[in-house]
Amino acid sequence: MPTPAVLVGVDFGPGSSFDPTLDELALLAQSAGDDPVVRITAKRKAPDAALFVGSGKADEIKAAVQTHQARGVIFDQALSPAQQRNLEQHLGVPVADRTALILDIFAARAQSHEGKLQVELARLQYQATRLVRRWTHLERQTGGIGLRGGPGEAQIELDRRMIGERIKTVKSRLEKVKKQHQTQRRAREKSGALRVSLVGYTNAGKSTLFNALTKSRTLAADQLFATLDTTTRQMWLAEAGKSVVLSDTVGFIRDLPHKLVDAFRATLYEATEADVLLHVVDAASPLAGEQMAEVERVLEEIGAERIPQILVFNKLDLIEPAAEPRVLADAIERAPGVVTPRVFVSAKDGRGLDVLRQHVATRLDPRLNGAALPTLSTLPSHDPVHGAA
Ligand SMILES: Nc1nc2c(ncn2[C@@H]2O[C@H](COP(=O)(O)OP(=O)(O)OP(=O)(O)O)[C@@H](O)[C@H]2O)c(=O)[nH]1
Ligand SMILES: [Mg+2]
Repeated sequence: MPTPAVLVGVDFGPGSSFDPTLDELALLAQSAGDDPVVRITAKRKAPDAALFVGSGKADEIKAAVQTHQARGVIFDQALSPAQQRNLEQHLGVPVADRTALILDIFAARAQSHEGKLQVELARLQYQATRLVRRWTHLERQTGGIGLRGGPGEAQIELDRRMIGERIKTVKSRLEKVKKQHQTQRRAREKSGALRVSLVGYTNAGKSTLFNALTKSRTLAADQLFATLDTTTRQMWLAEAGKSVVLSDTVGFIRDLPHKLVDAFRATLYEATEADVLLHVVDAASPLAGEQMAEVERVLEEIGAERIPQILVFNKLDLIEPAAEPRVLADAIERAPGVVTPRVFVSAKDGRGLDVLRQHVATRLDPRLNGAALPTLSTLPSHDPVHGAA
């Protein structure tokens, strides 16, 4: 049974990441097994230090919790440990923020040994800062504020030490796994195979495209973060008369917790070592532009911003005929002087995939023949954005 939950998003004005629809948060909540029953938005100049929202809004949320018999409240932004604790006291139900939700989904989805270790590390680091909450609960049990050195404090010290030790263990295990993978990678590098990596916002259709291009059956699902572990397969490029190695990776999302990016650095290594990135975009999404920008930000964070890209505008079949692009392959200027080829495809019905393959072959052609790739700025520039972008 999914847990009924109230969703809350606060608009802090220009520059803050506020989604008035809360659709993405709802999808995240569903992916985590919650049932979003009400959505509440608020507008404020700055977060309230104690409650994040104003006390009037907090009361409105409380009323909604009672009316809908919700068992939790989820905020679309990151809460401080104190705000989370105060809100839980005020609302009388558990409170989670976007970060906790993403960590929970990752924890539920992780499959490989490495993926599990990475998520555990990120969660432990998140918990380590939240321990104060536990302390106040214990404090209350043992007689209230002012009682120092009681069992509450001893317990917290113990928990903190245990978490610290666990973090150390997990880190050293991760090191070991990483070394093994390095050896495997070196073997692959020696084989000289060219590498192509799929990157993009979560739910853009990377796995569907991966399956279509390699004729395999990786899980593709209408959920956020369906894929957590990097999957790698050979892709035959008839156009080049050669195989390349194609990898499907974890999706990105707005406000991806930094600790998670850190923890997943090894998984994302595949992307940072690729010869070409296929940046998959859900062309039918009204937020396609923001999502692309977010992907660029994460690519920069992992040091992959200089790898040549091909933009793959996917879900062509969902674009209204009236809004359909005039040409299905062109180039756009992603950043000043950085011109990137773009191809419209439908991973679902296969439209445009031949053109995409051709582009990959062309992009890799100098490498296939042992020469260096041209710089991005030497590519021809066409009319920039049109259609769904
Ligand atoms: N209509 C349509 N749906 C598509 C297309 N490509 C993917 N989808 C659907 O979009 C949803 C997400 O697809 P996935 O391939 O799992 O997306 P992903 O990018 O791998 O997502 P994560 O692994 O969660 O980051 C699924 O329900 C797919 O069936 C397409 O070309 N057209
Ligand atoms: Mg996927």
